[in-house]
Amino acid sequence: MNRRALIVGITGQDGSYLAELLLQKGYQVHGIVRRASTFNTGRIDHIYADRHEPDTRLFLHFGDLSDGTGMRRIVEEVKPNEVYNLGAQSHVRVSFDEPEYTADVVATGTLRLLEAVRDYMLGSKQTVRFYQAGSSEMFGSEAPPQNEKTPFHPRSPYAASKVAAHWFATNYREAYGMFICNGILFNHESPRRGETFVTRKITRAAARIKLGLDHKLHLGNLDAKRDWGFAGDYVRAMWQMLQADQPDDFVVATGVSHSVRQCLELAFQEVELDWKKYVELDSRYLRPAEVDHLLGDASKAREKLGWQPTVTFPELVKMMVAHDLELAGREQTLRLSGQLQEGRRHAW
Ligand code: NAP
Ligand code: F7E
Repeated sequence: MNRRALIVGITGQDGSYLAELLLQKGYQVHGIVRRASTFNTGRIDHIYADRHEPDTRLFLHFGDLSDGTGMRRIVEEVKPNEVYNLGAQSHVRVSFDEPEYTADVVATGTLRLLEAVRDYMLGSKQTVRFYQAGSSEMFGSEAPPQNEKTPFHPRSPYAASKVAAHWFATNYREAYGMFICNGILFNHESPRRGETFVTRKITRAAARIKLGLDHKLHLGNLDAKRDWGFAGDYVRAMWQMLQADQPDDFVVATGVSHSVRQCLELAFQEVELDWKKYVELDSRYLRPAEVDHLLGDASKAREKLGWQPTVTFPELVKMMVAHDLELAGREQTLRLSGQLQEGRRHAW
């Protein structure tokens, strides 16, 4: 097998798990990395090898969804069989602060990438399969359980932009006969989850408070409910969608939801602390419009793709707390030896 995949958003949580999966399956993997003033490849450093080394199958390219010309050049150069569009300003709360940027990257950025792939297909007569990273946030205020037939009612600039991207992708499938799948993925987490999403914010704080590195955790709405699964399971669904005979749209979810409060209980139980002593509410973390309850019905993915989640929410929290305890332990050692100064991070 000599298949080439292009992952936009390879440095993110999902991009890193997907790159691992595709490398295991024998793909040559190309990823798009944003230029930053600091290294932003921490999640993929363990699978990266210098391109001068023999047998390297992972290649990185500088690019950005806001730069259509660059996207086009990368697609032409890589000649991918599969493109996974995971790139996004993916934080819902931040999308209220940066709505234009979010729409440009998430909605128009998807359009730019679709155009680049369409033109490459026209010129080369090659087929490219395209995965679009849709989100349960698109359902917004629609009552649970949500499935592929549930209407969209987005509640944030992020969600509205994902709806636009979803319809751009659907339109390109219908208009140009392209093989495009919209995954509608419910929340999925892991030890690699960004530290400003609520599960990771909680598991990280529980570990740091346990080791005396922090004393308080400030949060917003504790009543929101989400259907949280494990990212490693969800990237498998992305790949399975692109291996099907026909392009289609799929909800990917566990079918079980928990509240933020329940997440707190599970995480702090792991470190044998009472969360109520440490958590304080901060209205800065509330959203101008909230999504109260997301709970997915993934029957279609189960029946048509044979996809199933393998990790329960309590197992996921346990995995994340264990990882964050290890990180906090390392930080504590460095601080005690004077090699690391005390510092705080800006977080949402
Ligand atoms: P993530 O950790 O935030 O990763 C997002 C990726 O997009 C990162 O590689 C990021 O680069 C990149 N990116 C950001 N702005 C970009 C731009 N202007 N041009 C190109 N790339 C850009 O998100 P994730 O959790 O892995 O999620 C992957 C995708 O699935 C996203 O589209 C997200 O919206 C969607 N999604 C996520 C979930 C979930 O629960 N995780 C659920 C449904 C849908 P940097 O590393 O440089 O920031
Ligand atoms: O919030 C509440 C918050 O930021 C979950 C993204 O991957 O999944 C993610 O979006 C809930 C919300 O994820 C804090 O109000 C309370 O109700 O972890 P989150 P999200 O907004 O569901 C979807 C599927 C995506 O597509 C997105 O890309 O937790 N919450 N207090 C808080 N949330 C945060 N971040 N921080 C708090 O302090």
